[in-house]
Amino acid sequence: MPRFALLRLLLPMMVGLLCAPAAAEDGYDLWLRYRTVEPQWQEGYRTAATAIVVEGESPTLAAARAELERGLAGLLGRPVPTTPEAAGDGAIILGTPRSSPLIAGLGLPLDRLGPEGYLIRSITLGGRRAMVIAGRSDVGVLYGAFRLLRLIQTRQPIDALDLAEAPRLERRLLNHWDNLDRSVERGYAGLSLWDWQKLPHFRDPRYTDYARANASIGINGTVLNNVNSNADILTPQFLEKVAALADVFRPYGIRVYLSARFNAPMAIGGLETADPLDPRVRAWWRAKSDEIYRRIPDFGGFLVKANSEGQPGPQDFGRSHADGANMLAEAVEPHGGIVMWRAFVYSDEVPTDRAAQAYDEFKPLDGEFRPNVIVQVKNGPIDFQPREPFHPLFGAMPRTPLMMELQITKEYLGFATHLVYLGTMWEEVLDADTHAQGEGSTVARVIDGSLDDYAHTGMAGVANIGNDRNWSGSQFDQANWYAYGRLAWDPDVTAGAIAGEWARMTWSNDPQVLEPIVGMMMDSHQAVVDYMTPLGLHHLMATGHHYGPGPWVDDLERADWNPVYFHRADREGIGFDRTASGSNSVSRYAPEVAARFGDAGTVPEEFLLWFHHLPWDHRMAGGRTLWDELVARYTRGVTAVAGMRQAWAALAPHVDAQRHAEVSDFLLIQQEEAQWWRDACLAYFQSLSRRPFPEGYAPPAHDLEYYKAIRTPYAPGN
Ligand code: GCW
Repeated sequence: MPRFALLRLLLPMMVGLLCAPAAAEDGYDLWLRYRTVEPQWQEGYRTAATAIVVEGESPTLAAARAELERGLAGLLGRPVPTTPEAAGDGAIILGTPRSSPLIAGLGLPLDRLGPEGYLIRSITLGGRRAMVIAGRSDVGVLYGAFRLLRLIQTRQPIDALDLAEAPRLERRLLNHWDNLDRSVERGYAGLSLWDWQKLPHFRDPRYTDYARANASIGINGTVLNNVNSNADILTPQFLEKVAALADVFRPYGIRVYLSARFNAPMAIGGLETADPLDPRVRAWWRAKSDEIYRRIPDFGGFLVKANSEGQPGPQDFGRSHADGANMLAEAVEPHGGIVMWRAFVYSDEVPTDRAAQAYDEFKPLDGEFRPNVIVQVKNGPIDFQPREPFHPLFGAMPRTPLMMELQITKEYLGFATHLVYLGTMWEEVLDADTHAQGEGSTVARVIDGSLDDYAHTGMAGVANIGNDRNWSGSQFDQANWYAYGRLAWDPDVTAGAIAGEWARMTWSNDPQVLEPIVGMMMDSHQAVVDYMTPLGLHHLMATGHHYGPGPWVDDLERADWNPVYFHRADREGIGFDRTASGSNSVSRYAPEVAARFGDAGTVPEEFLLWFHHLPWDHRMAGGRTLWDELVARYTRGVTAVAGMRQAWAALAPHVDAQRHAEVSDFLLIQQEEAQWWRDACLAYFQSLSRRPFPEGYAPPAHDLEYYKAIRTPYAPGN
């Protein structure tokens, strides 16, 4: 071999190694990766965090210690001792006034923290610098520990801290739509995490990682099973398994809740009725609740989907939603439990506009629910569409606590493969002004209870979690789990700030990487709205699985299952008239809002066709006709995805190969599907509008029949 041949062979590999980002990653670690900080940060962090001193003993404090040990060892690149003897300058001291005389003696202002808040403060103790992480409860301390780690993960200074935070909402829950056979309704991340068959004896370590991830963002409850529920979950056989999960989650401040099937007294209780006013039924639920609380003393309560989409409910027995909810509430009340009663109802018979049904059903019941009932309302009045105006119930039930239900899993947003950051969508809803009590009555203020002084507050996120290695089906869908938790903790954090935090922890603190990633995330929701349902269109998807476009579908049994019912396009125009000349569901909003939405001149353009039916040549604010604008929007959406692909491709040298490749492949799928959505919808709408494509805009690649013929059997989540 010539002298330099070997070197020549190895050199590119050596260079490659030097430039290559850290070890392969598959996304399992989520945002808790704890990779070692860059050299310029090490000295500072190491001197500010020299030892972990946990004052007190409890499973939760032990979890806080373990997380700090693990996190700091990773971030600082060396283990941090946890023995009191090791405490010198720079010790981190954790505890509550109850667990620690030392902390009790510091006279910290913990009172205003509430039961779950924390305080992190840099102090001097006996002449030495220290950092105290304190709460009124152990779980507050755990949250504080995660906060400290986040500060380091996002490269904030930690040597002069004075932070205090408490969650704004009481119940910050995930709703798993997981079935007992481990299939997940609208799940795109594999099977359910809950391996019922092996529970209670096998407690998959993954359950603990799930709890860690949730605790890190303040999620404090989980509804384990689908709202389309199976009564078997309430049998002793399953309750034993549920109790095992509750045991794993408890140290992390996470309570379990269950979806209750309303007719369980019949399905598993041997009764011939589930009438909520029947004494035997009431006794059955009381006994069932007592049994659950014997096994799980901190059981959170029940979530119920009743009289909606075929689920049983009180109306089957001539009773109201309030009768049903109150019966269950009475059963769990002695144990401190709550009932979350879903307002997502749409009647089997009444053919009125679905956008008004929940309002019409629940508004008259305001004030009739027991104090431990929360009515759970989806963000918008139809059903988790790519973009919806806020639900008119927000602000309309001052005497009934309302919690908001968001869908983290992307049923209508391209499943797992489309990169869509939902933080901006949720921010839009939370910031929306209901005008319930004058200007500034935002949805956030309704659900945080400040507007109407609710006794209970909460948010529910339909989980996007499954047993895929990366948990959420895609790397970027982890951001939606993260953003949900952060917003449930504080509905006023901005989507941009959350995206930045998540991207720093999940990808990199290098601005060269961070800025493009955050940019992609922040524009992604508008992009998907543009290529699926621009200008307030909604419910255009294919039947059943909801995968891909189906705006032409007009043959389903119920009128309001058909896309044509929602877009109402014909030769003359397009859009759903929800003003007084149409369904008038706009009248369910407060007068100021109804006036703004109800006027095609003042409604925000993004909701134009949600509320108005307009001629194809209607002039848009920007000067184009409605038809031309529609074409432009659909096209803009596809172009935006091409832009994301480019931005991502440029990051290849800076991102670990496996995750980079996965995202690249998914973006390719997204681009093809964005094009499919655009072309299919425009081919269809053009068959009605019979207008030419404006100059510079390509017509669809195929004719309408081609798109109509596309079938996607076995699409997941159905
Ligand atoms: O969005 C629809 C979904 C159903 C779901 C329902 C609901 C759990 O397509 O899969 O059922 O909403 O929220 O109850």
